[in-house]
Amino acid sequence: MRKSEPAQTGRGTPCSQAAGGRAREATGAVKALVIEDSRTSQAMISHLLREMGIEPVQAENGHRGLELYAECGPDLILLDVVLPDIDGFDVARRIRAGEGSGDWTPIVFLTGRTSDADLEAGIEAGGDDYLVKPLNPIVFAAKVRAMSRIAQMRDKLLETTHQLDQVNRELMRLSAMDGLTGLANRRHFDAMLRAEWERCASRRLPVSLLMCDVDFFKPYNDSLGHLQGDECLRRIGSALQFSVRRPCELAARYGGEEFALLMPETTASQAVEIAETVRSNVEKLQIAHPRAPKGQVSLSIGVATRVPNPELSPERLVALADKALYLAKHQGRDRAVQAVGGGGT
Ligand code: GH3
Ligand code: MG
Ligand code: MG
Ligand code: MG
Repeated sequence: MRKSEPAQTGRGTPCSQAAGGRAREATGAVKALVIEDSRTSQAMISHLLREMGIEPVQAENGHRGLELYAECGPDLILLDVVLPDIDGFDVARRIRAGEGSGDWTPIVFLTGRTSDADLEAGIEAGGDDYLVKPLNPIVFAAKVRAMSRIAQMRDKLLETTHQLDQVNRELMRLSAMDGLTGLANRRHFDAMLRAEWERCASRRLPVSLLMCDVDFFKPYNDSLGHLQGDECLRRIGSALQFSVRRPCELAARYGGEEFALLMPETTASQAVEIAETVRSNVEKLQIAHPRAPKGQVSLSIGVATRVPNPELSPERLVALADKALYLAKHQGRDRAVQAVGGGGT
């Protein structure tokens, strides 16, 4: 949005020259666009603005005014009602129609007409205030100052909103992440599993899940200390992340020294192949383990694959992979075992 990008203030050729340093110093970067066909009025308004330290950008008709508005994004528009091409009300309506949400530029009408109906029509068209010609310099200066103040508050509000958005995005990211390994956390995994399960259900595609558990991790911690245990988990986490190739796949820390790899659109045989690669990648890390039979850290993996159907829940897939993991442990660890039962090849 034009207004929420403070770095861009002053972009656009006519305005970046017109709203120069003096205006910035005196009024905090107020840019005023004056759309007025009468040379006398234009000269008077420009003079009054310059006295306030604001260098005006001038347009002599409605179309030129709209062009300059788009080019330089003014903070304030002083708009004559009677113009040679389109009238001021129409200019205001077009400006309002083009504004995005949160985007708003104060428009003050300048007119010789003073009836209540004219005032009502101006506000209806999108104007914010009315100045009656011939201008009273004191009233003019007061209204310009008031409008500039509102515009600056609007800018500040947009900036704060923008910062809040960024903080929220970062919070969202952090709330989905495991602090130790940087992988997805359990919460995010559960949500992704449910979402992918639904997606694959509608397309009759298999979902594979790899449940991975570090072997003999308690003795690893006991002999080398918790900090080194943490470092070991981080390295294993990176090895798992390395296996993730498509946006729909997810490597997560399921809890403690257990990890999960969610592999949608992956058949049972593909999943077993991936599991063997993951196991072997952990082996290649060659993390010394003084109390493991093979002298280094290893991973056991349970693999389950199912095509979702109304009788199956994603929790059932987790239970199947868990059961296969239990078998991998019992069969000697450092291996991948596939869950028994069909579906999803
Ligand atoms: P198995 O081969 O059967 O899996 O045995 P194990 O020793 O790996 O399993 P067990 O469940 O007995 O021990 C898991 C250990 O993981 C115990 C716990 O202290 C450790 N652990 C869990 N979370 C963390 C962590 O965040 N950091 C560290 N350093 N250790 C952790
Ligand atoms: Mg006029
Ligand atoms: Mg465990
Ligand atoms: Mg373990």
